[in-house]
Amino acid sequence: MRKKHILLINPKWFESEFKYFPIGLGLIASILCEGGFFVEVLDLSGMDAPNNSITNFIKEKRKPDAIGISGKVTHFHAIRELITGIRKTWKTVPVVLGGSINSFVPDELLLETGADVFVFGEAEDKILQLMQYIDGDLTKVNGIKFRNNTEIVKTVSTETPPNISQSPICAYHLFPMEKYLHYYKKTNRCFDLYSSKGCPINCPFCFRISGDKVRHRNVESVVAEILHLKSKYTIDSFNFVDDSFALNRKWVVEFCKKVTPLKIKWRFQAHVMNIQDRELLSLMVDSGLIGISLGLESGSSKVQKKIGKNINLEKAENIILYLLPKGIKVYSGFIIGFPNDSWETIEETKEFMVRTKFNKNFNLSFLSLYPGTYYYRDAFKNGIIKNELEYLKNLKLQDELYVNITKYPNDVLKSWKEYILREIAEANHRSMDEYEGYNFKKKEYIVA
Ligand code: B12
Ligand code: SF4
Repeated sequence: MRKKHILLINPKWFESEFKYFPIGLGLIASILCEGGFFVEVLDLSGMDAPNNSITNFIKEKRKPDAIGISGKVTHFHAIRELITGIRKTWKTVPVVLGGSINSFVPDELLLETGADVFVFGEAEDKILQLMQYIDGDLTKVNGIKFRNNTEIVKTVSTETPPNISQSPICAYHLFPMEKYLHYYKKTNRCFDLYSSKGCPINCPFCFRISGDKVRHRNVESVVAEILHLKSKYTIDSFNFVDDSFALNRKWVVEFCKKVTPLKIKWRFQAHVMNIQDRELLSLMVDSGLIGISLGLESGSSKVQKKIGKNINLEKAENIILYLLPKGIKVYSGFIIGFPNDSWETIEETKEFMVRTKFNKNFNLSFLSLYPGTYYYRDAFKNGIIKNELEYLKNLKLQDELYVNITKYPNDVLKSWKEYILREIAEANHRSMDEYEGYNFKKKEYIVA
């Protein structure tokens, strides 16, 4: 029997000298391959090819049975352009849209993308069934919406998140792997990985695509993936993009024991209150840990209280100052524009950043409001977001000030950003030029 042919596409979504491996798409590709499908991948971001060049890429190709596209909420235009291009060659091929772009957005926006099927949240447990029914009765597939002429039909929601403990390793052989490599100290080849999903905290600005239940892959499968990347692509440095890596002590201890003999370097993202255990940190350092990325958001305890992220700034400062002399790089994102931000909270944040020796290892962005978050809903209620479709279509990256929920005008928020950057530059004897628009141009690798 002929294998069903699926083409997976990652749109080009921003200009950056760095390319990021699309983990979600790599996983979907792997599940489909294992499920007996013939899978091809076109990563336009990885190849740095514009979305409207899709017609050139596909004109010589055999028409697939379905196309899968991945996107975040900021990718509306990229996806619409991509699908318009696809339709010039293949008018009727079913297009499936997956990723965080679909969640909590109005049906009109989904229809305007031009896609036919929309998969909500995680797709490990849906993708095989969906592609089996792609040209049949889609009501049989839970957790999706699909286009029925000019309307959208929603199927039954999936109650339990997928069990990821046995998830396969990504189908790396289908991707242009050399494009995604980042370098640590020019010699170590770095790559992204995930080991868990979900986060139990519910910050008012964060959209948790994987929900609040934390699930781990088993240590063996993560180590197997590391070994695969190491032997096939000589990758020796790994960056975990999990929402909060260090939540499960037992898991981390087992992981450290298994990777110590591999002589790899690794980093992770975590909530700062989950990295307070110094004994565990020592074990991590001995097993190759070189960096930790924290979402500290603000150095003001008033703001911390308001956002309910449960960060104790004193403990955060102590642990950062404990890690730095051990050679562990600490990264963090800081945000300007929380509802109770003021000159006073900005000053506190700047002071905190100076005391904890932030230099170029931080992102300083403006608060963004994404669908599915408390602040987004609140901005509607208060009339700050008036036209949802317009708002979503024109969403900007966090470097730009797009929406403001403080009581101060935009100019003041922009001046706060400049003030912090200037003070950090001065504290580190650097020129301001080194900081301008640096979020995605850093020489050294860092995740959001
Ligand atoms: C690593 C990461 C990045 C990396 C990029 C990685 C990449 N190649 O995509 C970088 C640092 C570049 C990045 C940038 C941004 N990011 Co980001 N990022 C993440 C992070 C931490 C992990 C993503 C990941 O790899 N997860 C693991 C994989 C397995 O999951 P996944 O990608 O979600 O894939 C699953 C599903 O989405 C779905 N799926 C995905 N693709 C497809 C395709 C098909 C066809 C189907 C059916 C299903 C499907 O199935 C997969 C398996 O379950 C998430 C937080 C999180 N926990 O998800 C935020 C997150 C995705 N990012 C987010 C945001 C907002 C951004 C930025 C817009 C921030 C900014 N700077 O302004 C930018 C986007 C840049 C742009 N130009 O638009 C938001 C998305 C919000 C939303 N509603 O879309 C998240 C959820 C963070 C948050 N909580 O707010 N990000
Ligand atoms: S910002 Fe971090 S801690 Fe807060 S809900 Fe999102 S992933 Fe969890």
